[in-house]
Amino acid sequence: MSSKQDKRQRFIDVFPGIRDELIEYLAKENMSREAQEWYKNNLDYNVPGGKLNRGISVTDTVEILYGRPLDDAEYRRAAILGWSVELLQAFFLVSDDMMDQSITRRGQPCWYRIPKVGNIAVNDSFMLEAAIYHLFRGHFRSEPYYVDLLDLMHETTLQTEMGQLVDLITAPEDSVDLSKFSLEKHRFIVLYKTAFYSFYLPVALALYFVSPTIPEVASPESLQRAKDILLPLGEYFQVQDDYLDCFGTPEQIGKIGTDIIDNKCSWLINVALAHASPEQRAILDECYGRKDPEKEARVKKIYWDLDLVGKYNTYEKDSYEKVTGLINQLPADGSLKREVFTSFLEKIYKRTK
Ligand code: GPP
Ligand code: MG
Ligand code: MG
Ligand code: MG
Repeated sequence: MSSKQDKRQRFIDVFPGIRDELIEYLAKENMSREAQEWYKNNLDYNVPGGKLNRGISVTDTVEILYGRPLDDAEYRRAAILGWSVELLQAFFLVSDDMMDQSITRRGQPCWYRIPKVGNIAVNDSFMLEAAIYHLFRGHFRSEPYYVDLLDLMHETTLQTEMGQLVDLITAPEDSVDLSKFSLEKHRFIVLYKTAFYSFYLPVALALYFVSPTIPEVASPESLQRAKDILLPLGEYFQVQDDYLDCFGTPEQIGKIGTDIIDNKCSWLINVALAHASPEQRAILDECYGRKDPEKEARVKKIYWDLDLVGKYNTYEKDSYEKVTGLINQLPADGSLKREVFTSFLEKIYKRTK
């Protein structure tokens, strides 16, 4: 088995070809050099710089299901599906950073904050999304599962946008009302805004990819079984994201947390509300969701005083055990191998970035 580093490099090595194929299409349609250059910069700046867990999970899953390493041609095709998840993610992040008024992403300024970019970032995000369907058409159009890929991608996009909508309207800029938050609402938001696209999507794409060889693995029952494990895993992942927004360092996570100032229905504020004394609650009511770094610091102080770090560590351990329990319920000799899920779980357990 190749090392994590080798795996990452093999995946990254596919990207320039994908990017050039997209630029080539613009050239063929007589787009100016300037426009081609713009799209290239958009792709280079926003697509490959992350952890790539989602994309690499597609190729990992295909390998696990086949039970053998992929040759270069197979790998490249599977990696196109992996990069399609990274393109979707780039589309979401470029626009999410505008909506959340974030400052940095992956250790560099958010794309919309580059002076010459600004609101053009809206169109740039659309072009990252459109790239997915251009690639699907170019590489998978004649496959029997083509329509399944399209349907899955479209449905997952809608689910994510539904989650983003609830995330945004639960966090109005001008009226803070912490009584509107709850862990139940949080659960709904994270399921939709993160779990479907980050966890179910990469595995489901891989299941369709192998379906001509292993048809039973992409049956409705098998897809449902995968979903039943991957959604709780995605929920856990977004709780980590909420935790790191406050307790991770910008150097580690590559972004500056905005959840307190943005009035977000984060896991942390919900747990804090459940344990706060009346005095602490009054401070949270006064300081949460205000564009004032001193008030943000007072909220963080309460998070420390309530030992949210300890509560998070307990949550993390419980989630790990819960997901492991779900994985162990899978039939040990079925086509949907347990390793698909354990390999995903190990990628994120106790992550600090
Ligand atoms: C994570 O939210 C969710 C997304 C990035 C999906 C956005 C969906 C759209 C339809 C735009 P987050 O704001 O907590 O992420 P981060 O902390 O990385 O900014
Ligand atoms: Mg957001
Ligand atoms: Mg955000
Ligand atoms: Mg976040």
